[in-house]
Amino acid sequence: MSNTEQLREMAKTLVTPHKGILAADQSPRTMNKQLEALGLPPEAELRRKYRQLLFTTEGLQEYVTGVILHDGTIRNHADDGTEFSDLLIAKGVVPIIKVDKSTVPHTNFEGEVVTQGLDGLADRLQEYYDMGARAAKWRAVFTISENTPTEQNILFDCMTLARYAALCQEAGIVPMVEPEVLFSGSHSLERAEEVTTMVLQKLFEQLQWNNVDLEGVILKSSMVLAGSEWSEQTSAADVAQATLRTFMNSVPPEVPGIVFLSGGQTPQRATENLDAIAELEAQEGGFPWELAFSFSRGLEQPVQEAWQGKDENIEAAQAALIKRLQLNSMADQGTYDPSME
Ligand code: 5MM
Repeated sequence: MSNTEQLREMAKTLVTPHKGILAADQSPRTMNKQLEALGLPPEAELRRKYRQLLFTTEGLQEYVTGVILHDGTIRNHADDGTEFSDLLIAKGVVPIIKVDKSTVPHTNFEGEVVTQGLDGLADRLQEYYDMGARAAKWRAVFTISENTPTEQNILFDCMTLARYAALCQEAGIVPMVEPEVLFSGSHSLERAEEVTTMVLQKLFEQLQWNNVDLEGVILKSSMVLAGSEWSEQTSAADVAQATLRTFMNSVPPEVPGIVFLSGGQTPQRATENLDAIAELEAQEGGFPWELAFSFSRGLEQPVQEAWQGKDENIEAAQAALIKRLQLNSMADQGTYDPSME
C-alpha cells in the first residue's frame, strides 16, 4: 500500500463510527494544575499513575480509536514496564502524539498567541513513528474579542498548521489539525460562527496550497458556541445548526472526519451538544464527514473527581471513564439520554 493509501486508511480508522478519541495530552503544567485542583502534589509519579489508570481501563477500545499523548507520556510506562504506547497498541488503540510546543505571545499582536514547534519536527516525527504513533496533533488557539483574531494571526497559525500537516504526511503520520476558537469571551453565537468560518476557510486554503492530501487529514474543531460570558447560553439545537453551517461553508467534503474538543464546557453540555449535532445529521440525511468526540476535560473531569489520587478509587475512576465514553458514543448516534447521567 502506498503512503497516501495508508494515511487515508488510518484517517478513516480514527473516525470509526460511534467511537471517539481520548485527549490525554495535557502538558505536565496543565496536568499539575489538575492534580493541584484535587489537592494533590504536582508530581511526575502521580501523572504516570493517572495515565496508567486511563490506559488500563477495561473496554477502552470499545469506545476509542486513539489516545492523544504528550511527549512525556509516550516515553513513559506502566508499573510492569510496558510502554504506554505498546499497551494501547495491544488493545487496538492508536497512539496519537501531540507535537506542538504550546503557544507564545504573537509579537506585535496584543492578546493573541501563536503555536510553536516546527523546528526539528521532521526528526521528531520519525522518532514518534518508530515508537508506534500513527497520528499527530497540533493545536492553534484563537481568541475572540472586538479586535481579535486578526487576519495576521489567523494566517500565521494556519500556515504553520499546513506546514506541520505536510511534514506529518511525509512521515507516514496522519495530521490532526486543531484550530481551537476559544469558548471564553463575551461574544455572540453569530460572532463565533463568523470567526470559526474565517479560521477554517483559511486553514483549508493553506492545507491545499501546501498540497496536503485532505483525505489523509482529521480536523479537530471547537463546537460553535456563544462565549462563556455572553448574556445567554446557546441551546444545543442552535449550537448544532451554527456548527453545521460553519463546516458546510469551510470544510471540503474530502476530509474524512471532524472530531470535537470540549473546550471548557461541562462534560454534560459537551455531550448534549454532540447529540444535537448527530440528530441534525440524521435529519439532513448525513454529512460528508464522519463526526466524533475528542474531548479531554469533557471525558476526564469525572474520572479525576472519582480518583482523588487514591489507589482504592481506581476502579470507580475507570467506571466513570467508561460511563462518559458510553454517553458520548450514544450522543454520536443521536441517542443520548440525559436521564442516564
Ligand atoms: C489536554 O489538553 C490538550 C493540551 O493542552 P495543554 O498543552 O495546554 O496542556 C488540548 O490540546 C486538548 O487536546 C484539546 O484542547 C481538547 O481538550 P478539551 O479539554 O478542550 O476537550
